[in-house]
Amino acid sequence: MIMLDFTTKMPTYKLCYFNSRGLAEMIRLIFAEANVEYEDHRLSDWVELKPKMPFNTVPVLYVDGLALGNSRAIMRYLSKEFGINKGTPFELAKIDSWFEYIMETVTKLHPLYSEPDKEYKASVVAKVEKEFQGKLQKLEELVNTNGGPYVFGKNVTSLDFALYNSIEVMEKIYGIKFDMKTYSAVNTVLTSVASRPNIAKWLQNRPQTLH
Ligand SMILES: N[C@@H](CCC(=O)N[C@@H](CS)C(=O)NCC(=O)O)C(=O)O
Repeated sequence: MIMLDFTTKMPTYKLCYFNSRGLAEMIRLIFAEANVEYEDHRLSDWVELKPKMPFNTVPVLYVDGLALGNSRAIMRYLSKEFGINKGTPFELAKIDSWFEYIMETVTKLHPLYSEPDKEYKASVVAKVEKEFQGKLQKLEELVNTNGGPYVFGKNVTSLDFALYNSIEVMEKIYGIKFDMKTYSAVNTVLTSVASRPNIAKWLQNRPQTLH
């Protein structure tokens, strides 16, 4: 008798990044939310590994051994794969367009990580702070239009995790302080994300790192 196996096997996931939050943490939030097992590989041998990475940068996600580079592509892939973002192609593109809108500002901070010129660093941080305040205002309007508690209404999407992580990075790593009383609807998004059971568990148990 032929035995048919209809079970679908979950791929193995390995996320490579430094021992920091940086560009990997929003991806780790997606894994936490979906409660999917993965190897959270924190590199110690970067010089040797750099040439082996698809774009010589991290994060890189290995899916059954196949490498996927670029944090935003990884976010899109996992959100689709884990069913976190649901909707028509247009609705998914809308989530994506807001994701890009946030990330294009936040990523201006990443090169500052190894920037020795303090004055230049402070000028970029100030520029990002001003730019993101404008974006928070637009996000505030969007959350209010959609009725909350998440950016796109009652269902959480990858944008909520990216937003949570971006504000945390700007505040905790770069010392930017946003007056969240002014953006109370966005603040509701942040508290709603942090209190999701799987996220709360990750936030409590994740490795404590300097950045
Ligand atoms: N667009 C890429 C940027 C990746 C990137 O710049 N990663 C930095 C860490 S945040 C890196 O790999 N730096 C080490 C290096 O370039 O040698 C992404 O979003 O993944």
